[in-house]
Amino acid sequence: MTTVRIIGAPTDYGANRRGVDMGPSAIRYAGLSDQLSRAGVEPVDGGDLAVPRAEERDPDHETLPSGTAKFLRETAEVCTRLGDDVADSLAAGETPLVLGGDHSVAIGTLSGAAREADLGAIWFDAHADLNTPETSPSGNVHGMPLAAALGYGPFAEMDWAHAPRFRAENLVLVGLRSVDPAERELIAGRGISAYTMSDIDDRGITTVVEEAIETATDGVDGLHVSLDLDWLDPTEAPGVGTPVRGGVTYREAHSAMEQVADAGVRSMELVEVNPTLDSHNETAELATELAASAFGKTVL
Ligand code: 6HN
Ligand code: MN
Ligand code: MN
Ligand code: MN
Repeated sequence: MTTVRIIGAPTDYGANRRGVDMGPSAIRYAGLSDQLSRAGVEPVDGGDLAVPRAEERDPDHETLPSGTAKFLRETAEVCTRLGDDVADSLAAGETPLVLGGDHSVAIGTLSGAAREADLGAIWFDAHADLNTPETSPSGNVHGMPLAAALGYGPFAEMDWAHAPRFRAENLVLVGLRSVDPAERELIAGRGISAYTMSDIDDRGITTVVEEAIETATDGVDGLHVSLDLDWLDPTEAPGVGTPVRGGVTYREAHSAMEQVADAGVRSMELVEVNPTLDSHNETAELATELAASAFGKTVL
């Protein structure tokens, strides 16, 4: 039986709103372990990483050649430990499931997951998360994890941020509807595969995800699934800090996760659940249900 190791990463350094640090707690409370058991995997809860409170830190101390990346030193510190935990879990033959926290935790997950194996990734998100400190409109690192993992801009000088065996060719963005100008340039310039909501409207979720899996897994050892809950429409997932209207439906999301289950998930993360913005923990519940689908839960 597959062992899924739950690793909580309760950060909010990367987002501009407090509350996303309560994500791991809310997702557990919503019944994650039970859902995973029903999916036929064995959940092991490794607890939460220790994350110092943002109030005790200065957001702007990080000196960069140019641009802003708030709480970058704290993010580096947490992501370094997270990367080690993810790598250890994989080395033990487990499947790590990281609970955010804001999406900056993906810098740690990717660096750990792409240490001993060539990694492909599907990024289910309204956003492209490809900003660098120079191009970011907000200075929030949750909009930068992919640029960090791929070593773009000033991240080229930061070894902690790199995912060593992860290439742009094996990255696929699915569900885009809020992309900044510099991100658009990177997607075109670096040959990153990307599907917008219009692509899903035109071609259907099944075809899009089928193609995404093919591209992400081409020539690699394993697939990472990054699920930002703002991928879904805010009517389904209100508890997120950067909602964008026009996202995928409940059923489309499950269908996509069922497809990745068939492809096989090597590592996964559930990020951006913000219980202070949620309605009766429904976004956290949704996260647990989607994780179960991604790990193979079926009806019959
Ligand atoms: N997320 N593109 C915007 C920024 O500030 O860079 C929004 C990023 C949102 C990131 O939801 O993980
Ligand atoms: Mn994101
Ligand atoms: Mn997002
Ligand atoms: Mn380097």
